[in-house]
Amino acid sequence: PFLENVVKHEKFLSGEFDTGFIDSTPELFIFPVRKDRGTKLLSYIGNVTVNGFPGIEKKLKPIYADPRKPEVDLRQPASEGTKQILEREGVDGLIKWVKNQQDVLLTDTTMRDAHQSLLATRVRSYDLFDIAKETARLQPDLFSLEMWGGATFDVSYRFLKEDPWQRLIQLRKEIPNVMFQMLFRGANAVGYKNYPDNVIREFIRQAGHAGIDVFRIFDSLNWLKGMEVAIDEVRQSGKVAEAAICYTGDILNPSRDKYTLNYYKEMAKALEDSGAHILAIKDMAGLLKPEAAYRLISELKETVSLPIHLHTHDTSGNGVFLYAKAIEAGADIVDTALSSMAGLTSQPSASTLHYALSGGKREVRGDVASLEKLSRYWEDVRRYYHDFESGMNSPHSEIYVHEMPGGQYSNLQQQSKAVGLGARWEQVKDMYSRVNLLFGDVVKVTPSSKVVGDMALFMVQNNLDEETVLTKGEALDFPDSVIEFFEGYIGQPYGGFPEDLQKVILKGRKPITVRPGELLEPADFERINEELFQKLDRPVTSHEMLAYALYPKVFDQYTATNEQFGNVSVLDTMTFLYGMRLGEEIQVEIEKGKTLMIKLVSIGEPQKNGMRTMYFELNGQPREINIQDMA
Ligand code: 3PY
Ligand code: ZN
Repeated sequence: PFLENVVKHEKFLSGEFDTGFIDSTPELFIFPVRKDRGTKLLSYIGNVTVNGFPGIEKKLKPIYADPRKPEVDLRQPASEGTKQILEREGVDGLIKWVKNQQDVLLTDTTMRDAHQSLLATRVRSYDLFDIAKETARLQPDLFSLEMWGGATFDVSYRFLKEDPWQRLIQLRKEIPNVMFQMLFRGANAVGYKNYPDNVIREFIRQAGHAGIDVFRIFDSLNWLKGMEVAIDEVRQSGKVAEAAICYTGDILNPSRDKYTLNYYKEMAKALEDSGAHILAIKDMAGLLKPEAAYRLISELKETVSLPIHLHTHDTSGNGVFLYAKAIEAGADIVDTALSSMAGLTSQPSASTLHYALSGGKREVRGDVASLEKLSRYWEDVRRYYHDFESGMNSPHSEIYVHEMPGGQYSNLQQQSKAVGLGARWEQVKDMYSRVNLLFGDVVKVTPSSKVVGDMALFMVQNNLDEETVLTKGEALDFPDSVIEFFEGYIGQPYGGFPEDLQKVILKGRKPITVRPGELLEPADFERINEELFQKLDRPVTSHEMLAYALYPKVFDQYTATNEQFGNVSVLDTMTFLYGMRLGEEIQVEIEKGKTLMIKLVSIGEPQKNGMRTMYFELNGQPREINIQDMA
């Protein structure tokens, strides 16, 4: 390979080299590793063609025309936006700027919560990169783009087999003008349980370096102690700490007297005292009703001097109405999605809100025609992910009863199908609200919502009711997440745990009442590094180390898939999900300027041992790949 590197080098080809050439050209010593990316990708394509993609029904690949992309002159740089304000004036200057706006500002959630809530978080980086440059040029007036965090982090590794850090880094490169926002689950980071403080701090530092500007920090039980470390680290990193109150219950319903207006005001004050730059109201299920929104925001404006950022889900269909009321009461920023990715369990539509407020005292900052252009792209891309849609296609005002977060709806539905309860989905939803009451009416948002969901699935699956759980619970093996919750490992719920149930579930184990982070051993990054080095047989990046610290098993599976199939994120989404049709030809750009032409020629019959031979052409050359048929 050395000789090959030399003779292919441009200086060699042009004849302009001298004896110092080899010394001054270290890239000659970088030899290509022969891992045959082509063969690995063919194995992936063969596999998904024959066996289908996990979690969705196997079917013949649908063929769509390319998505409609807005015509934008990409040679022109994107206009300056909030990212430049932050860089030039710092966090305080940015906050001052927000407060000085007459119009309401938008955070666009299309790249995170919208697809987490509509499409089980399955939108791939491929489709985000494809519209990134246009997004920068068409939406420079946004407050921020929410494009990372929440479930997108683990789903990337777990199901999409791609690196979420790469998503962040690449998007940052292509969208240099708008602040990037992520959802951060406080002491649970982007996971489902509490982590040691040093993991929380290191994650925030790395995410900040890689491009996140605004961290929306919440605790799944509204427990302040679960948020303080994260708020402190974000402030130390010079980023924007947006501390969130999760909204549950109904402040205007006198019979729901656990989470009152006063409860929210006190929490807001405490968050301001803890150093938050912005106060978020995180209405994760869409329970905040319009009149309640008016009341809540008006009172919070009197209580704190922070800008207020409101988040909701449009499940009931009341989203735009409640935003209008909240904006009238003084909300500074609201979360919306592009219209083709809006509505239902997602955020309200940005352009709809635009039209709703036009001509009023406070309008939406930004250009509505641009929103429509980008929305067309997403309308086309959304079809790729059709098999992950929840099937909800009209407003569900039942949300006010079952209180399930928008981001959980389609995910829990997938989970129900996976354990054979697809046909009993109505029962699962009903059980979800019963479990909430059994647990003492808790705030439900990841991971507390997952605990409620796991318990609901467990009870439906085993035909249990509340009475049986309480009286015969000693003999039941409760889901791990439920046990951890009652042990206090995701924090303390407001008003405490119901003690009788806690006893039944813990079976003699003692719960903790302090912050889990005070008890957890700090992660030993050096040891993790060494362990990963042994496994991967190459230097380990700090991003890989963090992913491994958060979910070792998921990361192991991810690297194993990578080893087997190579980097599958380069495949277009339809090929990634459905493989190829007979006779179909595709092009795959495996790196800049390096494209593979792949044609599926034929598929052999299965042998006795279940193996099939797939006949491809790779760049015109015949290639045979053997695939295990799982059917
Ligand atoms: C998440 O934590 O992923 C959420 O979207 C909570 O609403
Ligand atoms: Zn949400």
